[in-house]
Parts: sequence; C-alpha cells; structure tokens
Amino acid sequence: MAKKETVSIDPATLQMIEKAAADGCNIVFDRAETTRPCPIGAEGACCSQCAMGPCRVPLAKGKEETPEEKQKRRGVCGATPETIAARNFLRKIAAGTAAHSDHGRRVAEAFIGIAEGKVPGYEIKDEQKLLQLALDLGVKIGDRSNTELALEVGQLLLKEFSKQEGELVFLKRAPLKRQEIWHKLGVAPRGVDREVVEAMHRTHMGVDQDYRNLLLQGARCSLADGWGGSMIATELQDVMFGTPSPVASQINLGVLKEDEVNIIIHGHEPQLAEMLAVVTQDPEMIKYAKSKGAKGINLAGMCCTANEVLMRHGVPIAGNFLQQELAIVTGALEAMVVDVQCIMQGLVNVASCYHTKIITTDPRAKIEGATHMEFEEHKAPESAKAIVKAAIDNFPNRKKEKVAIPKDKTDMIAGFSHETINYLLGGLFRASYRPLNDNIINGRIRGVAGVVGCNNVRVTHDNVHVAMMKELIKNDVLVISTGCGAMAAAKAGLMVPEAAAKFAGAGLAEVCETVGIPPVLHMGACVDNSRILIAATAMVKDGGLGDDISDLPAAGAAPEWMSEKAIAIGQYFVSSGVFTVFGVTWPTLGNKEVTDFLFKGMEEMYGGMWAFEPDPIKGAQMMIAHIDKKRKALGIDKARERVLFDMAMRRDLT
Ligand code: BF8
Repeated sequence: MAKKETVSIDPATLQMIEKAAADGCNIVFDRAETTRPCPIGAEGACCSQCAMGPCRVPLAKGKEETPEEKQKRRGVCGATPETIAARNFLRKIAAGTAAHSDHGRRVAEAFIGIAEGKVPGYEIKDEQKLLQLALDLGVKIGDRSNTELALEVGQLLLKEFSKQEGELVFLKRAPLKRQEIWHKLGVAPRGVDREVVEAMHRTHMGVDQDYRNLLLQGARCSLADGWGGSMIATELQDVMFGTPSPVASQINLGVLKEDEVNIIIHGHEPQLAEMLAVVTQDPEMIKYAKSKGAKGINLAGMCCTANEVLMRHGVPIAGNFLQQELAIVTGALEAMVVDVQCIMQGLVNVASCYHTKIITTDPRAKIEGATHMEFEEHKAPESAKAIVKAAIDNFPNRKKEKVAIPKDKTDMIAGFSHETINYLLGGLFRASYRPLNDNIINGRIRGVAGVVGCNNVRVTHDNVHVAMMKELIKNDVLVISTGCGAMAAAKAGLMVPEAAAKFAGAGLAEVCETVGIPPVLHMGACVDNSRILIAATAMVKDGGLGDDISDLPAAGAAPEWMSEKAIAIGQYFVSSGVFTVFGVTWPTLGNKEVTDFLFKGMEEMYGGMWAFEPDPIKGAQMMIAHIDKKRKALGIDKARERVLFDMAMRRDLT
C-alpha cells in the first residue's frame, strides 16, 4: 500500500482502507499497487486492431529519431504511430458516447412508456420543461394533453439515435456562430448511433489512416454525445423526475446508519433509483424492516446515480467512485444495488469479506458472483420492492463485530440546474443570466470553470479536484461541477454558501453572498454536463461576452479522469469551443503530432483545445490564463484590474 497521505485526502476513505487491511480484504487501492499501468498502452502507442499484432510503436523516452528511423517505426500493416494514437483516441470517444447515449436511449424508451401508460409509478413532473421541449422540437401544442405531447416528444427524441441523415435537432440550441463552425468543418452529427458506428468502422484495420481525418470523426461523434445522447437523457429525466432546484443534503460514508437497513444505489440511470426513493419510504417496507430488527431503511447513493437522486430528492451520497468498495468495508451495508457504468467488478470480492449483497439489475450489466434481480420498468414498484425486501432480509446477517461506520459526513447544497441558475440570478419573472454576465463584465467574477469527472486511483483521491477548485475560486472563478468531482468538492465543504467567504476571492465571494449560492455549484451527474453546454449558450445569448462559446471567459477540466466517458465529454467541450485541461495522464502522449494537434491545432479549428497538466494548481493557472486571454479579447480586462485594486471592498468581505 502506498503512503497514507498520497492515497486520499478524505478521512473516511483512509479509515476504511485501514479497516479493509485489518479485515484482510483486497480493495482497489491494493490492486493499484500490484497492477501497474502498461506504459505503452497509456501513451496510445499500442494497436490491437488485428491479429498481426498487437503492434507496439513507442518512441524511446528522450530519443530524437531520423526520418528513416521514423519510417520504420510502424505497425505490421504500415500504420503510423499517429494513426495508431488517433485510432485509440477515437475509440475512447466512441465508447464514451455509446455509454451516455445508451443511457439516453433507455430514458427515452421509459419516457414513451410513461406517456403510453405502460410504465406505472412515474409521471410527468415538469410540465413547463415538457412544453419547452415541444416548442423546441416543433411539436404542435394546442389543447393536447401532457401525455399526448410527451408521446410525440419522446418518439421524436428516440429517433435522434437512429437518424441517418440531416443533423441532431439540439445542435440548433448552440450559438449560431458555433453551428457555422461545425458545418464548415463537416462535423455536425447525423444520428447518435451512426456516429458511433462510423467511428468504430473508421478505426477498424485498414480504413481511415489520416489522423486529422480520424479526429474530425472524433469531434462529430463526441458532439453526438453532448448535444445528443446526454442532452436527451438530461432533458427527459428532468421532465419525468423534475428539474432540480436547490436542495440540502449530506455526503460521505458517515451517512450510513448503524441501526437501519442500508441500501446503496450505484450506477447511472435514475429510473430504478427514483423508484427506490419512493419504495424505501413505504410504511409497509419500513414495518418489514422493523420486523427484522432494524429501525428503518436508509437509502444512499454512489457515483452518478447518487447525483441524480441527490439533485431531485436530497437523497444523501455515500461517496464517489473510489469509495464504492469502501461502503461495503463499513460492514453495515445490506445491499449494493447497481445498474450500469463505473461499477467495479471488485465489488463482489469485497462483498465476500462481509455480508453485503451485490444486486445487479440491468440485463446489459451482470457480474459473476452477484445476485441478479432484473429491474422491470413496466412493473417498477414491484421490482423495486423485491430488491428492498432482499436487502431487509439480509439485515440479520450483519456481523456487529465487523461494523465500523466512519463519522465523516459533510453538509452540502445541490440542485443547480441551468433553469435554477437562471431563476436564482434573474428572478422567477425575469429569469436570465444577465447578472452573471454583468458580474463577469465588471470583473467581480473573473470567469467560469467546469471542473468535472472521475476519481483515479493513480492520483491522491479527491485531492486534485479540491486543490484545483480552491485555486480557481480563490482567483474569483465560479466553479460548476458534476460527477465524482462534484462529490469531492462537497466532501471538502465547498458546496455550502459559507464556503464563499472562506475560500473565494473577494469579488466572487460578494456575488455568492448576495445570491446565496456556494462558490462551487453542483450541476448533476456526468450526463448533465449537457447542462453546462446550455448554460454556456445562455451566457452567449444574454450578450456582452462575445457571440460564441469560445469567446466566453470560461474553461473546463477533468483533473482526476479515468473513464472513456470523460474523454467523450472533454472532446465535446473542445469541439464546442472550450479550453479543457485533463490531469493524471494523457492517452496520446507517446505521439507528438497527434498531441500537438489536440493541444494546439484544434484551437484554430474549434476555438477550443485540449491540455494536459497533472498538477492541479498549474492546471488551474492554465485555465485562469485562458480566461484572462478571453477577457482581454472581449476588452473587459481593465474592469477586472479596477476590482482587483479595490482593497476597501476586500477588507469588508474578509
Ligand atoms: O459518469 S465521474 S467515475 S461515476 S465516469 Fe464514473 Fe467518472 Fe464518476 Fe459517473 Ni462520470
């Protein structure tokens, strides 16, 4: 095991790592020691696309090679290191897009089922958003009922996945200048599935062998995620389950309860989690739990499903990605209920050290050794009850001597959807981003940064997120966050309004205090990064900050990324004009041409580009420098200088 201080900054995590060791239980932090990353694969220099390979084409560290030597450094088929690196990168984008979009498709199918009356237990919760969607899609409203509208909206959006021609309907939501860039480059996605299929085809042996051309498809495929699959998921989930508004809750393993049946819902799609939130409150189920000796039922979330039910119901969060096994190590977890994505296969092994039941619920994601209890949407309440009952039945198997729940839990405020930010800033009757834009223009807020994404066991858990966010808010950059990054921020106390006075620069603190918001805003799960696209577009449309997303004093980051979804998200931000910094490692580092293209060449084409910086402070400084560059281009850099020198204001606020 690596040194304690390099593993995590979270005391609950450190406590459970020690407990796992004492219990003789092998967890992700141990496996990271025994299984090191492959240095050639990590740099994108390995091609395994055909059986003549795998071909490994790394350049020895620090070696300068002659053109003749470079000619020889190829795969067996003649593929250059550039082609290999770009292919690998595009395949990551395709996998990430597929994951978000398959989620979006399932949501669209459930949405149609609700409208048809075939999926009981759910309803249309946000009528306003349904009407807005109907307008956006050109659906005739008239005096049609909500269910009629929902059926047509759902059917139209489901078709976005299989569309063969034209372009995705939500692209029209982007600023006009952005749409023109996409058209000029030929990267406006057609249907979501088509772009994923084409990406897989073009990366097959012997197809697209020009790295620039491969990366054009990377942009097109990623846009099918951000402005397609992910956006469809977010929009329809909001209509079905309600658009988030500010909600108070708590986070960390300390939300588990010693005297109740603890159930964690872990994964990504919110349909089951929504039903579990209802069923665990059912007096009959609570009575059943009491009959087994528990005082009640405690539902908590893990990973992005946690964000979904937190944002809409305030369900507490047990932890982020690297804490999933540790929740079992508490010895107090009756059931870990999972659906899809970011679920470690190691869960089953860890559960074998304790009494926890791992329950898979989705036919697309079974795990050997887990109990499979399929969640059937057309009988959702019954399915959810059966799962809760299985958890309750497991309560008597809990071994008291193995229970140690960390005390750590932190207060947080979540629920900052685009609509909420709009209302909070502008008021219900004049909802707008005007106050945000004005405060950026007058310099109180320097800019906006989206810090999102995973945990990665190769870096100190949560530390990279928190250090980066603190550096940004200290420099008056408002941070918006999703996914596991948002959870890191919440655990560190950055998601309460009081954090502004404690951690933010004077200008940002003043704005947060006036509006009553934290300096780091929780915008939801990873699919909800589409909310950030909408928020950025709203800022452009409100005026005064240029006429494209790439003009905004804004930047993005995923400083602890690990999943292919993160690459897809990063690419759709870059393709939408955002400067995006990734930490940990960079998957094309072994190839200078491709890396230069991603880090520099893309800026000329898209106005946004990638960067890699594992140090969170340096990463934040890169983002701030980019924000300042944009402020200068907009001619608003002088306003900020005046604010910076306003010492009286600083004194008043600290
Ligand atoms: O979609 S942030 S570890 S949980 S991939 Fe996964 Fe990364 Fe967490 Fe959610 Ni997103």
